[in-house]
Amino acid sequence: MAMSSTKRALITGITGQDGSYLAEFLLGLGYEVIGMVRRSSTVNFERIAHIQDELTLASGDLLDEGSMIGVIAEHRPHEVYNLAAQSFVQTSFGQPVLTGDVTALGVTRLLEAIRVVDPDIRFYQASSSEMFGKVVEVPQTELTPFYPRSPYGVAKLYGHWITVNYRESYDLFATSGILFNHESPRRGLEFVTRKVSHGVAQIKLGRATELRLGNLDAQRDWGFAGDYVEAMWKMLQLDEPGDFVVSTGETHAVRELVEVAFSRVGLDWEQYVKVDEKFYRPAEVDLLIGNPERARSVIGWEPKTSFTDLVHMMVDADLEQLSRAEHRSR
Ligand code: NAP
Ligand code: F7E
Repeated sequence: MAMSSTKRALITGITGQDGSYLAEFLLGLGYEVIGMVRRSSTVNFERIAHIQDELTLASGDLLDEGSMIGVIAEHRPHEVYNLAAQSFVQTSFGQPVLTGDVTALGVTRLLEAIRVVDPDIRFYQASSSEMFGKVVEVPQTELTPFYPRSPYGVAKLYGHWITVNYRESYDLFATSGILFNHESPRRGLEFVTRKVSHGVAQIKLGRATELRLGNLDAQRDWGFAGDYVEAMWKMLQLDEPGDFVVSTGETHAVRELVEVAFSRVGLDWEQYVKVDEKFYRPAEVDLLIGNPERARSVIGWEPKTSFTDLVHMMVDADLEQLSRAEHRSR
């Protein structure tokens, strides 16, 4: 394959929320973007449909190291962003072994593929605030000790440490972005923010009468995914790899999220929200709040979207999407 001087990035997890925003962002910078996609019985390219013509899609799976060696050897990216994972905490309790295989060991397989094919590649690992779990310090920084509370959190911790280990053992440019929760209208429907924004829109349009949720007391540091992908790219443009917390520095309870979302459409949440223990977790992460100071000072990154604007954006998008679908079906 003939190589041009254009910068090339490989994104695993391109069909996911962050993959789609990162691909848009890198295309905007003039990158050639290769997206690794796994085989499925139906096509699930909704999030990248609008940019699909500008992308190169390559078949591979984090469970299959050979497939990633093949993708990297064929496309020779300068940067690899590992966004693929089994990313839903609740599912990780029911499928702990799969979660470990994909979300933990998958990172080693990808790092090995890079080490074997081209150790000059710059690598980004999508680490998570879930690694802080039952927090031992408030707010959390790059130096806060970890205490994961789910198989997902444990798997991400492995992914984080193997990234650090490949940096130290083989001198790879391997960076770990410790991102706190980030959301958008493209968030999966199972995550609480989107479940709420979609539920509110359905209730407003008369298609549902209640919204069943779990723990309303949990607190999270929620930002906008569109802002956060820029931090990923900035980390890979530094002279040295490292670890960076990316967060807003604010925390809000699920109850507040619900209040803001329902009031956006003029409804009182207490009349519609029912607590259902089915959505409780065997071990909960009660409070997350990150200190983004190092990201601000070292990579020059700051969040641009407030919590209220984020929730409004998501409710408005779901209302619009559901109303459009209603019109089409008439
Ligand atoms: P997401 O929407 O769940 O996307 C996950 C992606 O991983 C999808 O493209 C999925 O492909 C792909 N994938 C799953 N298993 C795979 C496998 N075996 N091989 C190859 N690809 C596979 O997740 P997200 O919210 O965009 O998050 C991106 C990354 O950041 C994840 O690693 C997540 O754990 C991490 N993270 C997320 C947050 C957050 O708040 N969003 C915070 C911290 C860290 P399919 O479409 O085929 O399922
Ligand atoms: O839960 C509570 C739930 O599933 C947030 C992933 O992107 O961020 C995400 O993980 C909180 C929890 O996200 C419901 O108990 C209440 O305390 O939206 P979530 P998460 O578990 O924080 C991290 C940083 C990641 O890395 C992950 O990949 O909300 N909650 N009621 C509920 N959660 C859900 N899903 N559904 C409920 O009905």
